[in-house]
Amino acid sequence: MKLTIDDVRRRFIKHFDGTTGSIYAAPGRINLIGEHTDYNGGFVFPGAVQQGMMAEIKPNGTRMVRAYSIDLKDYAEFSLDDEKGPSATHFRYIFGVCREMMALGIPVEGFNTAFAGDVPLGAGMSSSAALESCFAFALDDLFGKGDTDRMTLAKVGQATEHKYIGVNCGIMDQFASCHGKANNLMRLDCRSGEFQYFPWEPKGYKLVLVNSCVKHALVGSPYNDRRNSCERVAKAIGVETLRDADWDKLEAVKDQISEEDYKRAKYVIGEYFRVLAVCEALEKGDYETVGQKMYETHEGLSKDYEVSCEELDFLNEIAKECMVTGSRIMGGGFGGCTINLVETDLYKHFCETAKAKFKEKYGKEPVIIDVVIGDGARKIC
Ligand code: GAF
Repeated sequence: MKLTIDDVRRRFIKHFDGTTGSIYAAPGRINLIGEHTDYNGGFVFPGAVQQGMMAEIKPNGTRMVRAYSIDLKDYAEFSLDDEKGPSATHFRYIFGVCREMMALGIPVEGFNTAFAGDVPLGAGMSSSAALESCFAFALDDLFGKGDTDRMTLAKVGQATEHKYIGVNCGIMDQFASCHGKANNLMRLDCRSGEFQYFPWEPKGYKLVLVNSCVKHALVGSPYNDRRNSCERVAKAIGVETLRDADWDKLEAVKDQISEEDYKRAKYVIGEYFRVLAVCEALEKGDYETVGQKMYETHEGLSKDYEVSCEELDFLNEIAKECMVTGSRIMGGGFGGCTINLVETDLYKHFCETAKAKFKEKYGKEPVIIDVVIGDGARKIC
């Protein structure tokens, strides 16, 4: 479903006083490579997608936020001055962003809002970061001077996840949603915050997501456990994050850490080098190497980091059988999509085979999503 401005406007008018406000949007993201590296101070390589969240917002002259979720047909009212906030997760994202923007000194006031999205939920394409970035950008524009830098807005979304949702995520998703640029991927050094745009126009290749439709949700998942493992290993080595570890340092503490933590750190250190190898390969137009690294990431995420599931491993095997250049789990894992780098000539064969074989085994077709790299958070009108 493509989300239109008219859809949002119609519902806003219907649910509030018949007047209109301003419309803002922010996207979900894909990630070519660099998974579970952000909270370890490593590199990530995401891009914003065209799917995202859209919100119409209008100040209402009170201290109350009146919010209507178009997708869930759910309404809530909450005070900006209430410490606790609403209980439903979809409203807590908005509440958290309001509170974090206020903590930055932005004089947020009450508003009416209707919001909706077309990022497939549970696909690991970061609908939650899209929602956070949309509101962070909008509140800065409406109540601040509109000049808060985008990394600060991304951090507002990340802090919302940590403090109001309970997911100790890294910065990748909110970063991508705030900084996205059409036809560009971005390599972010999560330790320094420096990033570069990489034009993404692979001649003869397509990026395609295959959504297993196994619902991925980081809330209540073992995501935080993975992060804790990494932090334990970093502590044992005596470095701030695994970014400052290497194979020798890891081997030196092998006897002091659990076998499980060892495997987690082994994946993270390997992924650091894989992202760098992919950047080098992309500069030479060497997509074979890019693809090979994607398969290696999948292997690591499945066997060592253990965030895959049977369905995603199966989709990865189908990609190999179809001679797809690269394929791997994308995002936090525990369900969601694989991301596939496919030669254009093989695209049709791969999609048809993936659908047929998956259906034969699991009784339903996976959903194919063609990736189009889009822009980051913005005001629409
Ligand atoms: C999720 C998190 F939100 C990101 O910060 C990142 O850790 C990702 O999982 C894994 O790379 O999307």
